[in-house]
Amino acid sequence: MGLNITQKILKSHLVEGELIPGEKIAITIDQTLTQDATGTMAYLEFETLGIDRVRTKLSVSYVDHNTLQTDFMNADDHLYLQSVAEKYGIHYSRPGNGICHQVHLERFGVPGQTLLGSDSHTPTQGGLGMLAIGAGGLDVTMAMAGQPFNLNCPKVVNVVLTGKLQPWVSAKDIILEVLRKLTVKGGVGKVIEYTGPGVNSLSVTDRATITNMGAELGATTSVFPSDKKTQEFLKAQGREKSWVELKADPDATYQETLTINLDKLEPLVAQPHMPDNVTEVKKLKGTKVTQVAIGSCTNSSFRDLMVVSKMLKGKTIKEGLSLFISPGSKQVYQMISENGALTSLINAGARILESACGPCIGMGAAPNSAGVTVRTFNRNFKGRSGTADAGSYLVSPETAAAAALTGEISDPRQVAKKLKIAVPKIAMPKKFAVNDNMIIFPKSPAKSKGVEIIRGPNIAPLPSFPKLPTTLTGKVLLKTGDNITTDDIMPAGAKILPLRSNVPAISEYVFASVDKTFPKRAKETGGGFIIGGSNYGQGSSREHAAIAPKYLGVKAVIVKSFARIHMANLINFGILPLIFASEADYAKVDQGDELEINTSQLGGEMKLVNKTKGIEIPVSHSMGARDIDVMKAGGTLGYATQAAK
Ligand code: MIC
Ligand code: SF4
Repeated sequence: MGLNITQKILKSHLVEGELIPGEKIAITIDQTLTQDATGTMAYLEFETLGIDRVRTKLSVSYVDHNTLQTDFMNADDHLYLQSVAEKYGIHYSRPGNGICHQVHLERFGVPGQTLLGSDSHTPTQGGLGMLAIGAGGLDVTMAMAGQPFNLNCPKVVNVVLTGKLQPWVSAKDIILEVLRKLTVKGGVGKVIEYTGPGVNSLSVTDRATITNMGAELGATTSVFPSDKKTQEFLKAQGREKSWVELKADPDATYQETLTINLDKLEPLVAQPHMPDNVTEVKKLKGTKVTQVAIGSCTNSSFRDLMVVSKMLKGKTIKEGLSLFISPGSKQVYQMISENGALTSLINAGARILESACGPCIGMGAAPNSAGVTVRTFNRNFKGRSGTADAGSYLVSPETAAAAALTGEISDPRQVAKKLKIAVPKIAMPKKFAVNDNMIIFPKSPAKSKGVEIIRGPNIAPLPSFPKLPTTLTGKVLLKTGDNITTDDIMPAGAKILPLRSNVPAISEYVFASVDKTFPKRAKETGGGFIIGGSNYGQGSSREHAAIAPKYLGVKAVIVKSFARIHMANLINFGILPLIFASEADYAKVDQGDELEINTSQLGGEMKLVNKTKGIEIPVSHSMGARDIDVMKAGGTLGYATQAAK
C-alpha cells in the first residue's frame, strides 16, 4: 500500500511501535531547536544529564523572544545560552539574527528529516517537507541527548488545495479557512498534510505560513511535499544539496480529507480572542483600528514585507494608529533595506522593530486600552498583546496594510481599487542574501571542553521533585471552562518572560490573568488540584505552565480533554493528567471541594473521591506504560536518572 508523506518520514525514523493511528510510537530526531524563553530551562535540564555534547545531527539555540532588555535578566540569559551552546556543540543564533522559525527555514531545515523544537510553532518547517514537531523543553533536552521522541502515532488529514489564489488573497487566508473549518481542537492527534494542484502555486514561505499556524489547530504538525519550489528555495539559499524530493504515493491513503478551492477563497480574519473565530474581512468593514502589527514567525518573510511595502509606497498610514513592523530575520531585513522597500515603509510612518518576536509575545508595542490591533500573527488570546482589554484580529499582510492605510478593518481588494494600488507581484529571489555572521558555529570537542558557563543572578537551579505518592489529597484550587491556553496558565509578556530561568519567581504569576490569588492559595493549602474543560493547555509549548504549578504543589489536573504538548509537559514534571468520562462528571466537582486519588493503580480507569460531596467519580488517563513509569518517578528527569543507574 502506498504511503503519504507523514508515513514516509515516520517510517524512516521509527524505532518503536507500529504506524497505526493512536498507537504509542518513538522516532529518532535529526535536528532540535530551542528559543531563549524555553531554552534556558531546557539547557538547565540538559546540564543535569552529564553529557559532553549534543547527539543530534544539528541543534540550534535561538535568541528571539526575550530581546527587550529593561534590566539585566534577559541579557544574562543570552550570555548563558551562548556559553551553553559553545560548551555542548550547539549552533547559536545571536539576538538580532531573527525569529527561530524563519531563520531555521532559511538556513537549516532539511526535507525528509525530523525536527523537535521547544516552541509550538516548530511545524513551520513543514513548509520545507520536514516533519517538525513542537514539544516541551524537557523532551527537546532528551532529544539532544540522543533519545527518541515518544508520541501517539497521528492520523493524517489530507487537505487538498485546488485552484489558485486570487489577487489580494494569500497563504494566511488558507490557514484561516482551515481553522474556520477544523477549529482549535480539530487537529489534536493529527498531522495535516497538504496536497493537490494548488500546492504548486505556493512558495516555500507561503507554505511555511500555513504549517506555522497549523499549531493553532492543535495538530501534531503540518507538512507539504518537497518539490521543485522547495528545490528552488534551497538553491536560492545556497543549500541545494539539502534538497530531496518528497511526495505522497499515488495510492496513499488518509484518515480524513478536506478540500479547499483557492479560487473561491476571500480575505479572512480571526476575531478576538481565538484563532478559529474566523469570518470574512468584508463583514467587519469599518471597525476602527488603533494598531497594526506586521511580523511574527507566521508572516514576516521577504515576500510578505515586500507586499506591505508596495502597498504603502508613497502613502502615509492613517492618523490615530501605529504601525509596527518586525522583519522575520536579518536576511529579510537586509534584503528590504538593500532594495529600498524599507525606505517606503519608513516613509509611510511604520515603526520598525528588530528581527524578533516582539509584539507577538507582548514584548513591547502593547496596544492602547480597549484598543483594536490588527496583526499578521498567529495567536489572539486575551491579554497576550500585553493589554488585557485590547482585541487582536489576525489577518494576512495584505489585509494588515489595508488597515494601516484606512484606519479600519478593510478588504484589501476594495482598498486597492479605491487607492489604485496594483497587485504586488513578488517573485521569489533567485538568490537570497546569505550571511551567517550572526550564527556562532560549534567549536571542536577539544575547544568546547574548556568553556565556562556564564550564569547571571536570575538563573536559578532547577527544583527537584519527589516520586509520586500513593495518595494524592487536597482542595480544588481552580475550576476553569474550555480552551484554557498556556497563556492563561503561565502568562508571557515583557514583565513575566524574563523570569523564565527562575522557577520560584515565575510561579508567583501562575494564572495571573485568570485568578491572581492562585499562587497564594496554592501555597497556603500545600497544593491541590486543577479542574479544566476541553482542550486544556492549548497554545504554547512552554513547560513553565507545568513546572510552575508543580512548584506551587499542583498534584493532578483533571479535565475533559488535553492539548498534546501541555499533557506531555505535565507528565514530564510529575503532575497527574486525568480525564473525566463525561460532561456530567465534570459538573460533579466544584472549586474548593476536597479530593483524593489513589495512585497505586495507574492502569486504566481510576476513581476520584470527592470527599466534600461524598461521591466517587470515574476518571481515566491516556498515559502509556513508559509515561506511567515517568509519572511514578516524579517526572522525566527522575526517570532518566533512575534508568541511568
Ligand atoms: C508563543 O508563541 O506562545 C511562544 C512564546 O513562542 C511559545 C513558547 C514560549 O512560551 O516560550 C510557543 O509557542 O511555544
Ligand atoms: Fe515568536 Fe510569536 Fe512565533 Fe511564538 S508565535 S515564536 S512568540 S513570533
